[in-house]
Amino acid sequence: MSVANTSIGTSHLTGIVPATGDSVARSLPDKTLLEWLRMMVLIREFEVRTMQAYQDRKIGGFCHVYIGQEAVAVGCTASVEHPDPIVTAYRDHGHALARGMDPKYCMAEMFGRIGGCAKGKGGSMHMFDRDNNLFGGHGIVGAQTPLGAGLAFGTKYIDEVINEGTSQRVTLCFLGDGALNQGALHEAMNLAGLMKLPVIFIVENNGYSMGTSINRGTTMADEITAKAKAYGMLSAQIDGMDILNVYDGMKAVVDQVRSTPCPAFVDMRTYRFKGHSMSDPRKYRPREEEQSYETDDPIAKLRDYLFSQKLFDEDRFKAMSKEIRGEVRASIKWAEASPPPDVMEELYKDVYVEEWGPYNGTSEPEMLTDGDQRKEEG
Ligand SMILES: Cc1ncc(C[n+]2csc(CCOP(=O)(O)OP(=O)(O)O)c2C)c(N)n1
Ligand SMILES: [Mg+2]
Repeated sequence: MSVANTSIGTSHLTGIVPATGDSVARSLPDKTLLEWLRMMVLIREFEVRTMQAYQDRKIGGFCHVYIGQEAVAVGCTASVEHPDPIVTAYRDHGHALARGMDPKYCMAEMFGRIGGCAKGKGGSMHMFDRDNNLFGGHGIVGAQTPLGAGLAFGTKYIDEVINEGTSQRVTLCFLGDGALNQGALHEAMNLAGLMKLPVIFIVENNGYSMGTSINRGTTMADEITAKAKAYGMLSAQIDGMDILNVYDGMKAVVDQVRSTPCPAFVDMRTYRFKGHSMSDPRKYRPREEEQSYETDDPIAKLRDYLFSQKLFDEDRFKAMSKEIRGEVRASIKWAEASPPPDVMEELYKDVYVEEWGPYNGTSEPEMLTDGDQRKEEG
């Protein structure tokens, strides 16, 4: 397989402590590695059930599953602290679960039910969880990248200016390789570089955007970290199919970004095993390529490592998988039992315009037709 191992310490990378031969991940407590495995299996099972529910027309709209990329969300999330903000694109179920969202809220959101994390108003692409510092779930390619810079600006401002201390937080901003040529990303990276914002732009580089391979649509496709150099950023390329590598690579980057503070850019090499969305016939990539990546399954890799270290065995793995299947089934039951939102009740809630009152069908919204207010404003 062509995915490179973690490589930090390349010529365009300055300031980052180069990865040593010792793996930090391998020295973590057994319990932590087992939790990672459990979370990856949970995401996989959740996504398999999501696909079924979509085919059964229980889920509507766009839906993109994360199968194959589990090591990225789980390993990256493990490399930061819970108060560190996370923002991502539309392939977001894995990030939500890895960040601690209860699967039932995630499933109910996709079912369009009031029990969903966004009251069923957002759907698959809009997983939000304020308590777990997850700021979406965004459907517009690249739209989350200025938000990532903004979140980092926010935490830095609070820590340094309001609290007169030192910057504490690191923001993880995930994006797909398809977002690499969006103007918004380059504006965000420029500002992050100028303002030394503690944000890590993690490109989940699965080699394809909707139906186009990265080599067809992006310059320097084999070395996208070169783009970071233009913005004075640290960068790293990490093998995203192996969670131990993900954690080791990310931990070094996160530590550097937190202590400096400064922005960074990560080329996270990964692969999505399924189509772009539920309706993708995958005609743009050869089956042999898919099969070769499937033999590099991130879940099997960690499971086999744990087996080899005698930290886990086949029976316990089976028991864990069974328990997870039950948990995901319960999330579907819970989602089905949750009613859809009351449209009239919910339509004007959770929107910025709420405080101005509803739109009454005039050509201008109510607040702009209020004569008194206009007078006051002169
Ligand atoms: C601004 C914008 N243009 C086009 C689209 C349609 N679109 C949705 S997903 C996608 C491909 C994105 O690919 P990538 O960023 O690599 O993410 P992946 O699907 O591989 O996770 C496109 C073009 C969109 N949502 N937003
Ligand atoms: Mg992609």
